[in-house]
Amino acid sequence: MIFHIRLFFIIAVLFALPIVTHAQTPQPKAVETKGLDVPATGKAKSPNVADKNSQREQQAGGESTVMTTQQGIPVGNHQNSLKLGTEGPTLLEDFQLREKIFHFDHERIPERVVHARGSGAHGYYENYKSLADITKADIFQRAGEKTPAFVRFSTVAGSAGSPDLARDVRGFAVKLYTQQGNWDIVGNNIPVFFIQDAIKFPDLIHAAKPEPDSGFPQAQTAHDNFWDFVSLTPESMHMIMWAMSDRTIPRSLRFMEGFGVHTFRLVNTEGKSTFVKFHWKPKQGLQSVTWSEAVKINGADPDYHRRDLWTSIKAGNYPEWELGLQLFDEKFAEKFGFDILDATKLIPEELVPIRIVGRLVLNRTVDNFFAETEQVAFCTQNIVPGVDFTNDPLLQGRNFSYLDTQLKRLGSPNFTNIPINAPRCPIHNFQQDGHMAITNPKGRVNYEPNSWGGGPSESPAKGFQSHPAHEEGSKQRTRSEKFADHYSQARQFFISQTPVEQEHISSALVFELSKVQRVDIRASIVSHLMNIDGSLAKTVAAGLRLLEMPSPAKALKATRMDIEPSPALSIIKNGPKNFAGRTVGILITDGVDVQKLNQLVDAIKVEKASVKLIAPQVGGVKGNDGKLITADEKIGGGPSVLYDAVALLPSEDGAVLIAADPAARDFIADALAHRKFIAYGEFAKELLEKVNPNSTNRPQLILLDQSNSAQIFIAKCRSLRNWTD
Ligand code: HDE
Repeated sequence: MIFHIRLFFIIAVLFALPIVTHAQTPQPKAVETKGLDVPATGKAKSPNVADKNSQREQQAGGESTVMTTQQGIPVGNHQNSLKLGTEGPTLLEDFQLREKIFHFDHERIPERVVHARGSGAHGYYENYKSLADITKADIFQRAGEKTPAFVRFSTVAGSAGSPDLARDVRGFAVKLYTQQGNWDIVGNNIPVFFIQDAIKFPDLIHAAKPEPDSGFPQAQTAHDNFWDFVSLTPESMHMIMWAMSDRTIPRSLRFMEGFGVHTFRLVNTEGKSTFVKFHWKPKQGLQSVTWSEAVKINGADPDYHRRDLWTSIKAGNYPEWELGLQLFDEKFAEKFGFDILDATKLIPEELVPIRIVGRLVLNRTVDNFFAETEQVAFCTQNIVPGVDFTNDPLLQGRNFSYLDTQLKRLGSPNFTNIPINAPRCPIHNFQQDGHMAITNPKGRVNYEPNSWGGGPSESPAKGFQSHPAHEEGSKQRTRSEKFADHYSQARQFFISQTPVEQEHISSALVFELSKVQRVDIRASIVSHLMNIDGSLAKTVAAGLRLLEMPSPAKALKATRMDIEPSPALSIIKNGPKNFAGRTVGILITDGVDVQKLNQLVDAIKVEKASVKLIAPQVGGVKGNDGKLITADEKIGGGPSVLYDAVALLPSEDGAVLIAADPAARDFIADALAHRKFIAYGEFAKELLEKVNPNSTNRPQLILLDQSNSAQIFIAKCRSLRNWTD
């Protein structure tokens, strides 16, 4: 009898590695052995510096776990390479040095060609109730069942080290470790895409990425090549409206929606197929920053989103999204004004309501960024029985690309052996060997069918069966007539926004096109905008100071003017219900009124929001009770753009002192300009007036002079900004 042991290997890799010893496995590079001053085992000691000639004689204390090479050989001296005499050449014989430098030289793997900059977290999907009538997917069968999940958020255009607040689409890729294999929903925070056919993807990405001769700009679409491509690709206009909206500068990864984008199928046990679009709705509500904030955040904290996700989860403030399904059938698909297979179109929620079926909770940060966030490999073709593809030409192309790119990036077809990619259900097959194979089967048989007995074989009943959609036609390189309307939904998006959001779209277009050097490209974009909304086109043309208004771009299909606005498309109309998960930055100085500070902090905590104290020095301030209060940031290191609302609680002397500090004045001026709510104590009044005369009359300012002022401030903060003033 031959047993396939792959499952046991996977379990061992997933659960046992952290507790087995070095001698038993090649894998565990125990953290505790890596740094002399990292007390991971509680045993490590600071280096013992010998009295004489410390450069040469520095040695670890005697109590730490003994460091070894990758081969397990105990290391005797980790400070010096092996030399001939004290000042002679280094010896080739030094296997310790060679192994260490060799490994270091090979630490990098190719970054993702797109979505290189990412942040990941673990969690689970919890199914609310059985969806057996719609799909046989195991994950949806039982109410209350939790399925482990890993999510990687990303930007698209920038390199792995680019700043988080680049204006860009965000990837929202979810890996669900279901009992019937891994299901990946590799989506974005925008429900549509730039192009209709996969064959245009390399062009789109080449145009968006840094220009090939100069190598800049990094993580920016604000350059000639991108807008040149877009101006010649009218199908991208709907996505352009989204990309120029505040959707591409989210305040937090926790405060954005996710979308599967394509139409997929759900298939039930009777083989009945229902079309579906996947939505992730953040329970925290939607929120974005302004462009002026984004530009400053990128300098003040380029890891703003990554840090926010990490610290929220570490603080037990777990972000949640509800999974929503838009379900529809062939009949709807036929009468819908656009093609459901066209990824540049969405189906308005008002036409097909979203059915909420479960929730995704992220409750664990990664242990190791490289092992998990970097090595995770999503594939659109990872689907499970009960889910199926449609003929969306973009999806069909993606199904080829993801597996292909993983081989390049991870270097071996065995990337599914890496714990983050390994399914959590049994795996049985005869695939074998290849680079880094760690789960090869034991025994003689490695083929099917065989007459030795044992080994896996197919199961028509339990196995994946493609939905037998009937297809026919001649081979041709064309697009369906039904893909030809490029402007109507772009218009619908624009007219669904509040006036503030519309103003942000036109400003973003003016900003981006102002970085484009060729005037004809700027004009060409305006010609497309004329097919979307006349006033938008005029505002952008004026913002660019175009000398002549171009004629509208030639449209394959005229824009439909009858489409109603869809309120679901606005961020401001879908903000949070409360201020939970947000942060208030409180500026304090020596002599701060401790009672007032405590009242404010209490009110913020009751709302489940958090506090950052900003002071002239990070060491902190002495309150009016003489006690030291430590700060989180120095004023210049904690600009107000990092916070959702701010408070100013200087003492009388402190206010005079910080009035002379440009960083403190910027802190206040920015908070005012970004329409944040500002709570202030009596001594901040003069400071505020100095920075901006008459500012204390603005409704966004709340004087903390009553016992309930802090509560009034927090109640105002729930609307995030004072857009009306
Ligand atoms: Fe991707 N995309 N994509 N994409 N995509 C990749 O796969 C590709 C598209 C998306 O966090 C790559 O592992 C093609 C749409 C996300 O690891 C690559 C086309 C949507 C991520 C690839 C598209 C996405 C990727 C690069 C046009 C939203 C990051 C590295 C047909 C629904 C996943 C990798 C992660 C990553 C190809 C279009 C989302 C090259 C050919 C539409 C979230 O395979």
